[in-house]
Amino acid sequence: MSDTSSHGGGAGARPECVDVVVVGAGFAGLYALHGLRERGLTARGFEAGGDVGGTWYWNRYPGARVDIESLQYCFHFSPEIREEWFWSERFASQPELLRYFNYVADRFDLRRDIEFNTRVVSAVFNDVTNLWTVGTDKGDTVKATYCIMGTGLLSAPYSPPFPGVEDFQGEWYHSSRWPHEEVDLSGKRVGVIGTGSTGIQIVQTIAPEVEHLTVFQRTANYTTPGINRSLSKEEQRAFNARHDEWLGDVHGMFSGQTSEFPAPTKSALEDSAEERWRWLDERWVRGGHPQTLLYAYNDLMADQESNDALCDFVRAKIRSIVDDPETAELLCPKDQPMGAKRVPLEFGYFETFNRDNVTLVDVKSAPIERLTASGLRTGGAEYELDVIIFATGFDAITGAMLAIDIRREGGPALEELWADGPKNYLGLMVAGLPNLFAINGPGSAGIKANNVLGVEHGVEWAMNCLDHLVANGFDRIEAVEQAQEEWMAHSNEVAEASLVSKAGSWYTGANIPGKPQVYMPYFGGWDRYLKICEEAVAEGYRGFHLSRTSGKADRRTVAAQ
Ligand code: N01
Repeated sequence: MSDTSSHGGGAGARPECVDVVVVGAGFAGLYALHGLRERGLTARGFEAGGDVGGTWYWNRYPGARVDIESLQYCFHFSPEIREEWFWSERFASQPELLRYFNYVADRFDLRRDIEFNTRVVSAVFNDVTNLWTVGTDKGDTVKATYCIMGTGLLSAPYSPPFPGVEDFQGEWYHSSRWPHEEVDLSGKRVGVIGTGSTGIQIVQTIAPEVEHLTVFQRTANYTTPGINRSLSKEEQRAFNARHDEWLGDVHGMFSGQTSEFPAPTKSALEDSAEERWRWLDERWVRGGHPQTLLYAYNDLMADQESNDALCDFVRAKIRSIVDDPETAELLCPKDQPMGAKRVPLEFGYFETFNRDNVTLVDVKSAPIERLTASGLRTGGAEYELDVIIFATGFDAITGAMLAIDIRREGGPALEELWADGPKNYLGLMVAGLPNLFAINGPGSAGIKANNVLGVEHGVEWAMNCLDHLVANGFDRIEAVEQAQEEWMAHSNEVAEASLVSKAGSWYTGANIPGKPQVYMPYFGGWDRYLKICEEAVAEGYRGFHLSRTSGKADRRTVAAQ
């Protein structure tokens, strides 16, 4: 499966040395390029995909849709964008999101700085020149004083190494490398492996189209109902009218997202069982991002008994929807707190299992053994299939950065620095790798709040930092080892104190065999995270070492050499 659609990017000779290299052309890459251009800094962007969009460029499988409300899951930095762009639905579909990316790229003329179909494979920092040498899969190199890694959380797809893939005579696809041309599934026997957010979206979308759908489920998932609807222009204008107030509210919230319900002030255990049902049901029927339910009470992610009550509620809902009691039981998650794994948003997923052409197969009790010429074999049976869809997730959060050979010349590679799990300071910089900003990387809080807000925060932090370096005659910033250790200890402590770390998932690395297991996002709260990052800056970049290396502190001078 290859990527067939592509955009040429900008034309003309490219500078061999720039102020900043930006990796990725998703939310992070585009915003970074825009910010750099506003500052008059030179930049080159690289993107492995054929066009802008990042995760929304790659994940074009049937039913792909955002699970944070469109009005919140978009750029907030630009009043122009907000005024000009209108979302058609409460939860935008992938094609609409891709149109949004194209609009933003055109609006700010960003493509001219980006080389598409170009994967960055190495980035090596030289202490003497104070420059990164960035290498691509085309054999080109470019030098830059700074690197901004907008490589994405969920951009390195994972396919379990099932034996027999090469024997299978039908078609198979990974959800995150879905072809650009239409895939006709009508009249076909289709198998979907995986029931995370992706598998759920695919299953509920393709079931009416295919002859038969077999869903291979290893772990059942807690979900919440999406309840999508169209958005009117009036509604969006009203949102825009109080946008800054909204942003202020969000930045003061643990969850980093607002819903129509106020932030919770009581424990789930303060209500009687009947009151609790009514309280949760009020949120369930309105739908919305899973956080609407996860933050219905203030202790659902902290207290096992409270979380159990929420889990009972969701299981009762599943049993009330699914007709066949055996199937319903299999679809009821039982071995994890709700919210420890990322909770998918569903749009009629459970109803799908009431269709005659859909079968659920438990591959926990009878694991998938291999693909065969005509389908797939589990410990229990053989399934004849024309198409197999791998919705098996990602080497998340660290996979894309670790795929690049990042190192300081003569020093250990990032892979060695992260041998026991990712380490960094404030989710922004890694000790030992100067002038390299990771946007929404491990240790940042956007992953558990709203990724776009996480990206905007990371990019703005980096831009303000560059301004500060220039204004003060510095040209190097590096996280201090001790500060990194303290941050990691704090980050681990807040994860351990909650229920989020109590299940293996892509948050912890448990979905990839052999990957070190650490709870990777910061779970101390979006509000607290922003405050900690701000305080570090206010205290003269506490925990960072700033220096002037060459007497050529103006990056434009360095870049011109
Ligand atoms: O990946 P996942 P995803 N045999 O890792 C199963 C975002 N996203 O692509 O749970 C059998 O969640 C695995 O089983 P188990 C969102 O943040 C957002 O679905 O490990 N099964 C699991 O069921 C999301 O959380 C949207 O037991 C195997 C599935 O594959 C993140 O992306 C939409 C297996 C992988 O689930 C990742 O979601 C889509 C094996 N050997 C995604 N190996 C929005 O709505 C793995 N599995 C915005």
